[in-house]
Amino acid sequence: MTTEAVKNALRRQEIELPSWAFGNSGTRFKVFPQPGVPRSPEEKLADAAVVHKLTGVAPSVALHIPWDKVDDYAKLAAYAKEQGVRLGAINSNVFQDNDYMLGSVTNPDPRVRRKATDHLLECVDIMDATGSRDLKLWFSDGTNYPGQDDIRDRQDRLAEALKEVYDRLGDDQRMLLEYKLFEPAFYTTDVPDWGTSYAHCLELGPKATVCIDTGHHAPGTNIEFIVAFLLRVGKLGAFDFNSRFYADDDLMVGAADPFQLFRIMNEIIRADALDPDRGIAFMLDQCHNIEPKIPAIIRSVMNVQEATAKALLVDRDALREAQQEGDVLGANAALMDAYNTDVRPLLADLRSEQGLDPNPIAAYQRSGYFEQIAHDRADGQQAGWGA
Ligand code: LRH
Ligand code: MN
Ligand code: MN
Repeated sequence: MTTEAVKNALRRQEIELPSWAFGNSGTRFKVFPQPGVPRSPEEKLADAAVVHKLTGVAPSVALHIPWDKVDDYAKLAAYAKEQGVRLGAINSNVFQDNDYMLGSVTNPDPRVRRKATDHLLECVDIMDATGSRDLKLWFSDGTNYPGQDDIRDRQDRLAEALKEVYDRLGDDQRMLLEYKLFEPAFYTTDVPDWGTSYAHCLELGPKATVCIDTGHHAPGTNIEFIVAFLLRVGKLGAFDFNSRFYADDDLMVGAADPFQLFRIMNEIIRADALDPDRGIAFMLDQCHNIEPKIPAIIRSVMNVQEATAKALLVDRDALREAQQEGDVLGANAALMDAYNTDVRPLLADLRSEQGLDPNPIAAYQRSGYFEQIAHDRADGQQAGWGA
């Protein structure tokens, strides 16, 4: 691919920001408060708009309900537009209520299942108001002890709830089913892996696809294999990008293992699936507990861009030729040459061509935005996690 073609692909790239990454959030053990964090969904959108203004590739913001609960979602969508961003995926939350101790949609108690499913349906109402395409579902449901509940009945209950929500989706709406190996359930999780998510999505129909959260696997899992497999069968809907060293660490994407991020993006480019028209949502799902949040999100966006640029630079003809000839070292070299290219000058050029500062983090630091929000938001409660 020529440099111009690489730049053109990068110009069209879109990365979605999670509203909750702007608020005080972090580990189970301590959330360190930071000055200037948003006190409302509107302030989260304002912060996200700053990230988009500086990077040019983050035009949408995912909401989490009820963390981002407002009375008028159409008004919130209009506010986002004024700020220069749009509302993206609606994330449901059936994991923070006392009623969900034994599960939400898989709970043995039909009253709790009804409550959980009603929340998911309410999220679709919100999508109608915001114009969001995607409903993202993650269930903390599972069990801690062998025998605690019937594993197979829980799958039946899950399928029933998913079907009810699926049937409520409009023509242009989709369901993204996220999986996670464990936590908070420690013995069985009801959607523990991509295979379970894929099987439910297949049963539901074309509007249901899998969301891969990069932090939700066993150590050493080959995530790019999952990406390749799901792309081949048209069932990859989205990513929740983040980094992990141990479990669901929610650190900045590309921080722990930039090579893995490159390998994932390489499968995306191999399938020609980067363009927003291809329908894959590239979202971040991160918490910034000890680092300043807005610069951490800018850094994350830049890390995804860098991995993407490297993947675009892979000499596909040379790679394919080496693969066909069984040239193991040649094929590996074709990938590694691209990975080892310093793409930062190319991205800096691209930003300059787009009228952006070539260094978005330096531009943020010069902007005075942090000093402004630290001053303006000095009093008042943060919105979101733990609020
Ligand atoms: C669960 C998860 C899921 C939630 C988010 C806050 O670990 O990845 O996507 O919605 O964290
Ligand atoms: Mn996630
Ligand atoms: Mn997670």
